[in-house]
Amino acid sequence: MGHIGIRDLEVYAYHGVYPEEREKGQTFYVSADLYLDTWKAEHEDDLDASVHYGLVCESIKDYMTREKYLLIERAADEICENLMKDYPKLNKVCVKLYKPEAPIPMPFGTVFVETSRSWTEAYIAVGSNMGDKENYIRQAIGMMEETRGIQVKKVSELICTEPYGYTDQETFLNGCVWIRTWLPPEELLKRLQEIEHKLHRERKIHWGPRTIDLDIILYGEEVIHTKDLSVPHPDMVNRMFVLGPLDEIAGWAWHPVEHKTIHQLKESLNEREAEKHD
Ligand code: GSY
Repeated sequence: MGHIGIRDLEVYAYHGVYPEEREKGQTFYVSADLYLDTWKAEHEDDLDASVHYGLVCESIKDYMTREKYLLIERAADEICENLMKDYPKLNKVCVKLYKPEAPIPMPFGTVFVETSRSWTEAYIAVGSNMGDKENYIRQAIGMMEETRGIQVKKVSELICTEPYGYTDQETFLNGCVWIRTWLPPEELLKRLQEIEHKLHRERKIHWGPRTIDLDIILYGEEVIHTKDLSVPHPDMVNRMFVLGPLDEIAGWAWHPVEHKTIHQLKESLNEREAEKHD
């Protein structure tokens, strides 16, 4: 991964807690580190393979001046998140925002905040077994696409599957979605639960019928065990309705606990299921 650095870009803006800061404004300085794959730009001398740092500076000025924020934390966050959205070639962005004229009643050099964002590849299993199943799933994917911090990269075929676990219910429609996200796992979970909620998901019977189900299957190669979240999904290795669609879009993805690819996990589940029927 290569890196483009911008140092001390001067921007006049109106962020601050005090009314006079918001009326008169002051000078801020922005430094940004933009991480991307620069191999092609280095070898082909082609600007289209990189990001145009002049345009990035214009964009930073725009993000800094289109709103007034109370806090420099918020303004720096806005720069980071908008750069990630508007420049898809960037894998990671680190921003430092300096406020040398901050209202501090004693001599000082400057104050600054630093923040960063980077994309993580993640995989979401989608399922529905109520009403217009395909419509619920397509709506959920559309809502993921609209969510700040989530980009949908690929969607598998949707397949009809027999209910697993609690079997006395409608057949399911299942698929998998490959996303990239800069949301931390707990925040990603919250956004997915909000989408489920908007699509009238009710948690009545455990493993029971649902309009939409969105499960985080893998989040990078992280292993997470919190009160609300276990990733990789603990039962994914037993669910063909997860491994099948996931193998279609990301067979090479790595399971950090089983130390196998998704394709290998699917093959071994196939073998176990074949043995059961022998
Ligand atoms: O989170 C899984 C929901 N679910 C499913 C499912 O999505 N598909 C199939 N075939 N059976 C299921 N049982 C449950 S619970």
